[in-house]
Amino acid sequence: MVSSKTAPNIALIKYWGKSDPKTSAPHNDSLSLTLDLNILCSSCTVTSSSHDCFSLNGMSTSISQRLSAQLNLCRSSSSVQTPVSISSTNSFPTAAGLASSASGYAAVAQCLHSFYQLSSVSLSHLARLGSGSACRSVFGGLVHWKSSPPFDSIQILPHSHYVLSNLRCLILVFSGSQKEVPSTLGMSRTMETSPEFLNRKERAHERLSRLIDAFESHDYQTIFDLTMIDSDDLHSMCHSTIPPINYLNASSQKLITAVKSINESFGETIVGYTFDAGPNGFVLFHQNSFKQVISGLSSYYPELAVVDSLDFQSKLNVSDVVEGIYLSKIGGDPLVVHSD
Ligand code: 2P0
Repeated sequence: MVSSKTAPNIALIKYWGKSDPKTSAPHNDSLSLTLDLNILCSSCTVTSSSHDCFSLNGMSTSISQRLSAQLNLCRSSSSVQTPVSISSTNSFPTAAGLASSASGYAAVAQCLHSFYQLSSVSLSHLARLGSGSACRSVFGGLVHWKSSPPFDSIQILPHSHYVLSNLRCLILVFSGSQKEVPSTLGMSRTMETSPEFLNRKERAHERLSRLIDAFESHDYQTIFDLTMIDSDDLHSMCHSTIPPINYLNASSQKLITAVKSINESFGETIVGYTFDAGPNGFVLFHQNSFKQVISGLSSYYPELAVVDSLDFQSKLNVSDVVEGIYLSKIGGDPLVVHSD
């Protein structure tokens, strides 16, 4: 039996578009931070079985094409051919815009990679067959997913590095319901119809290299600025897609206004926002700015009064507007446990 625990990751430079839809080879490089699995975690257990079966959050579910692709790669690359029972659970709402597919498929990949004793297939490749962004959750810290063959992810900095251990990510869940346009469909529509997609690769690569430099020189202002610019780029590409895709809602827009007004009042960028394919906000700041950031955001979201210290972890069902709040550190590598 093999078990693993894996956390979602939040992209600072976004993956949006595939050069190969079958294997989720990405159109552009992306850069992410893995979150803390003590706060947000997908757990997976794989055991041998008489036939392949899968359960998600305790409910028996059919084996998706993506999971099937992962299993096929395992068996074609291993002498072990045993069927498996795969059980996956999330410690947070599934499909609520909190990257549960990234952490979920990364946890499955960790277990299968170990169960089938794969040596010729990278963990990153196996995770990517489940969901593109899952390949960034197979490492902790700051992770770079490359768009050139073999399309693997690599860790740039471990979570214990000074520049990452000072960072905090506040997550505001504005809607826990499933998104109207799934990412896979959204990105293919953007590739086909958005004029802004034309130079996306160049924009992303230029920003990514500046962002890595900013991490290496502990330049938090530039880290937050570039993160917001790339989030705005993603949502602008989505708006210019035909028909337009709007992942952000009024609460997300208010968060953008709040973050801008905090930075204006301090005369420097002490906080940054980023949004994925959904309305939920991810807010990054240095732990020393905790009081200023929470107090600034509280004038827009009084619900944030519950975030009373850096030890705050999470609260669900906070109000009609804020369905959940999480405060996460940057997390380390996934955990894998073997037992007989
Ligand atoms: C990202 N997103 O870089 C971007 C930003 C959403 C917005 O990766 O089709 O679920 O499974 O490869 O990984 C979400 O896309 O898409 C995503 P598939 P995935 O995090």
